[in-house]
Amino acid sequence: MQMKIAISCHPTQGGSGVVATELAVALAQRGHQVHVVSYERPFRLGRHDNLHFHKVNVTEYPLFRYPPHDLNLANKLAQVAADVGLDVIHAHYAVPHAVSAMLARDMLCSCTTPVKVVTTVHGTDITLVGSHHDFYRVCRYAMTRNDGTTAVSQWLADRTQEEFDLDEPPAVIPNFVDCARFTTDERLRYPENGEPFELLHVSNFRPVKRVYDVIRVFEAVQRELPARLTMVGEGPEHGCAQELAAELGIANKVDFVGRRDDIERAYRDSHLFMLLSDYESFGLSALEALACGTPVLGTRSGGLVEVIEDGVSGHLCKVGDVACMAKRAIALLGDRDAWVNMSVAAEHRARMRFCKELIMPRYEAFYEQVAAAPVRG
Ligand code: GMT
Repeated sequence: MQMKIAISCHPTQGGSGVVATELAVALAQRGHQVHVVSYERPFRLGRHDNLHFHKVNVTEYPLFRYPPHDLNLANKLAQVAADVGLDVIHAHYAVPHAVSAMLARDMLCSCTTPVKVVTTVHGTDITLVGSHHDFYRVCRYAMTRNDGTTAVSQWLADRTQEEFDLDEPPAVIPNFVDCARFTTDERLRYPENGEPFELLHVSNFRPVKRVYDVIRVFEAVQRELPARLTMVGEGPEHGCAQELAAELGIANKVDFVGRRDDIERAYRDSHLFMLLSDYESFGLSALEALACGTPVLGTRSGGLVEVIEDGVSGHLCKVGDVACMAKRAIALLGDRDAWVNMSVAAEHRARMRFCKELIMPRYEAFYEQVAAAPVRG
């Protein structure tokens, strides 16, 4: 069934914005009419006849010390819904998108076929923002009064249910990867004749990412093997991570390259991807690395254990256990056969479980189920 779907998301370089944008493009390619609504065009949003972007204007007015973006968003969603007859508004990241979407739905409630609101929770919207007492009630309202909720991992579904005491947990629809873009084509081979091993980290450098552990693990690796580290992304702990690399005397082996649009190239050009976070609800960057045949060193925490099979497509250690991480990285990189096998298993894992063609039907089925359900009383 072809549907009319609005997608509302944070347009910046966060994982939730990437997932929402890729979903919008994929749905448009599958024949749905998709309307992306945000204050800025999301950076990965491509062009397609079925794909429309609606900019939310944030109203400046002398009385507004803090312009009410969330109301502007609700107003725009209601306008799009009325103009095109939306079936579903899909809000990514609970705060504020789910609440604005519900406001839009309720503004239009006199319609014979009301628009339904689906929320996808991504992680920090529940674990940090939504559970904070400044947002808790509004987030619980969104989780209990929308028309359907999905979570990007079982771990996050369980956390969401516990946190908000829901009658039933969100449906789990895992994140996905574009297996035509994130490929092993021209990927870096195992080093020969003393060539360096290339290690990689990609994130928004927030404290939850534990970027200092990334630097420390690399410091231990480069004592045993010729190696270089590339740090992709920007964020609050960027400067301190650079300082730590200098303090440890390895600044000349660590490249801080900021944002990269050709991120698939960065994954293919590395032998090991490191994501050593306190937790990840999913770890989209780890999945993208796997799809490019790059084994992942991660933490046994949150939803990463649902993405990486420990000892097969990557290695997992306890959060903060730098000694374990360094040991695993050195053992893997120092053994050609082990690395080649893990690289093959990494690509296999991504392709068999997480290609977008496998996940997209699950979103479509969820939309259809929600659209067909009676309006909540
Ligand atoms: O933490 C980030 O990198 C950004 C954040 C977001 O919502 O933009 O990422 C969360 O959502 C991603 C997409 O679903 C997940 O892959 C990340 O694991 C998750 N981050 C955390 O849970 C810390």
